[in-house]
Amino acid sequence: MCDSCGCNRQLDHTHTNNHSNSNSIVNFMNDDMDKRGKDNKGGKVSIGLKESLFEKNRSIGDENRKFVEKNNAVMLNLISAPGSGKTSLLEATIEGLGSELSIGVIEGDIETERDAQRIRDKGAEAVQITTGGACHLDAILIKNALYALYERKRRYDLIFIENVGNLVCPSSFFLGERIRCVLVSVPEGPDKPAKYPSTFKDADVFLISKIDLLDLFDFSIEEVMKEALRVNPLLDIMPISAKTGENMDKWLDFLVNLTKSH
Ligand SMILES: Nc1nc2c(ncn2[C@@H]2O[C@H](COP(=O)(O)OP(=O)(O)OP(=O)(O)O)[C@@H](O)[C@H]2O)c(=O)[nH]1
Ligand SMILES: [Mg+2]
Repeated sequence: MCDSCGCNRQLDHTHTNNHSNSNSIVNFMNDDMDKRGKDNKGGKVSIGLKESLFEKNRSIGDENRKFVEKNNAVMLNLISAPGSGKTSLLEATIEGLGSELSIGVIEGDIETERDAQRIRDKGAEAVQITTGGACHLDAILIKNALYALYERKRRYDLIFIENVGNLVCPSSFFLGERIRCVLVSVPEGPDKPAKYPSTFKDADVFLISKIDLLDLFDFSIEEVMKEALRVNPLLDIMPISAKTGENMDKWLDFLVNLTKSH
């Protein structure tokens, strides 16, 4: 329910492509509204609903994380504005690691199965979630997508969630990931960490994408790194190009090491 992240659009869980969900956050939210939406004099009470929504999302996110860990996989959540290069990064990652690691992808988009198809074309398993309008994924959608992914194949080393293209709302929802990655591409400009600090505060990795375009844009890697580290000094920062492959080895090494450290 995007009332919680401010954009006032409703998640429609019936669009989840694994067709298995009726017990959604939206339903939890509606239950809460039924039980708590009015005080005992019939007046409206809204305090606490938002906290309740996030608590429930957090608890299902914790279940997702345990489920993935129990299955010896590592799950990463990719967050960025539309078009920053998330799917291209995943395509290049599958090309680089697909022969040695088992990779599954959960794709989040408002509409279309296109990104999941791009992943399948590279030879990895993919489940597409279409939110039907909502601007982020939540933990119950991921829970259902994980079941669908594991129905197709029993073992994964890496599971990527490509969140809905949006640099704001997805950061409020823990999905069960071990690693959260935020991407900013060179054409977007270096001011994004300063303008969207909460997204960077909660991230583990900052990928500066499309660095093959550096000559064409007024973008300083040093400046964006400084801005990002000011918001979150613990960020692991990797400038990369999925198109030319520049620095992709650092990203791929990082992923391989993750699979060895759990
Ligand atoms: N020059 C250049 N273009 C890139 C790179 N990575 C992606 N692109 C281009 O950027 C556009 C968007 O890439 P996608 O990978 O679809 O971006 P996305 O973040 O998955 O987009 P959404 O799923 O819509 O949010 C495409 O035209 C890609 O070819 C890169 O490293 N360099
Ligand atoms: Mg994409």
